[in-house]
Amino acid sequence: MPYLYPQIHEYTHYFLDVDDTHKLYVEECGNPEGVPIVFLHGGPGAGCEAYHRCFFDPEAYRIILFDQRGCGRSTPHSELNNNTTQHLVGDLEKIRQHLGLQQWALFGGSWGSTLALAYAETYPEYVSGLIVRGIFLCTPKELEWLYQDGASRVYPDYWDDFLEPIPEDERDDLLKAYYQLLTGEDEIAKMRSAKAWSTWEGRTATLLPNEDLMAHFTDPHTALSVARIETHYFINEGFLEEGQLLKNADKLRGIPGYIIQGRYDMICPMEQAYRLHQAWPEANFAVVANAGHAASEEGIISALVSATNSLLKQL
Ligand code: STX
Repeated sequence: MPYLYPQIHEYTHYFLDVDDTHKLYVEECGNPEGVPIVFLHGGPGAGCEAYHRCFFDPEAYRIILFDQRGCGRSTPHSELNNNTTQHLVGDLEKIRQHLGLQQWALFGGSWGSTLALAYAETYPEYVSGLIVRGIFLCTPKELEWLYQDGASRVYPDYWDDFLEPIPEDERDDLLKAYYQLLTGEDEIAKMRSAKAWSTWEGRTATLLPNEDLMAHFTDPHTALSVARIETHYFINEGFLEEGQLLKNADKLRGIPGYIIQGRYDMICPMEQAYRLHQAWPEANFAVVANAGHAASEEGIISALVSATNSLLKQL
């Protein structure tokens, strides 16, 4: 059973000016002469973590990680201006061109899968391979499930804590109510709601409770960017047309692909992964029988590392 590769350090990192407002933190790890692969983190707004480097054989891959607009080490922190899916797809192109690559592989889970699909369907010619996990298509149905009525029934106790910052008469549209607090003037209410938002997401991410994950996501820096950037994207339905990512899945046809999904994913229920595989039947589809959503769960790690190793043989 494959495990994560050992922890490594980046061999270079830098900041890329992508417009007048935003600077992105980019790092490269592994083998500078290796097969290029870019890691797309979740949220949006969650940023990269050290273990994200470890899904890839460092002797074989040139591993590119970056913090998307407004999060992690990118600046300005939590900035919502000029921050849309189209901007992030454009940033990937800026990074690819900066690196002088003809093609690269994409690896993304959750929101990272959304972004990977949006990029690959726009620029399939630049994509040598695609590994996506915990499939999130950012549709109104998925957002309703996670933030209004759905996962609430699996976790009624955690749900009460999620409701807590929102006045009772605003609970018919929680996404909007959270967005207002997170973009309002009251700094205390902003941080309190950011923590409640990311606590809900962290608690629902794993099959079994995970203290390390909770500590990371409720840290004020991460909580604020996750909550502000997610609500901004989600009130805009990911800046996508409804059904766009499935409708354009024919663009993925020639790309070596891997879809990995935890059976008990409560953040991104398996339905979307199943639909994606129907629309892109050439992709390998692995359902992990004993996992939820997070990339850090044992069975998911194993499936992801198998996928990065298999992809090497296909390229
Ligand atoms: N957010 C989807 C997403 O990308 C709705 C995501 N969900 N949980 C996570 O990411 C963490 C496991 C990183 C908290």
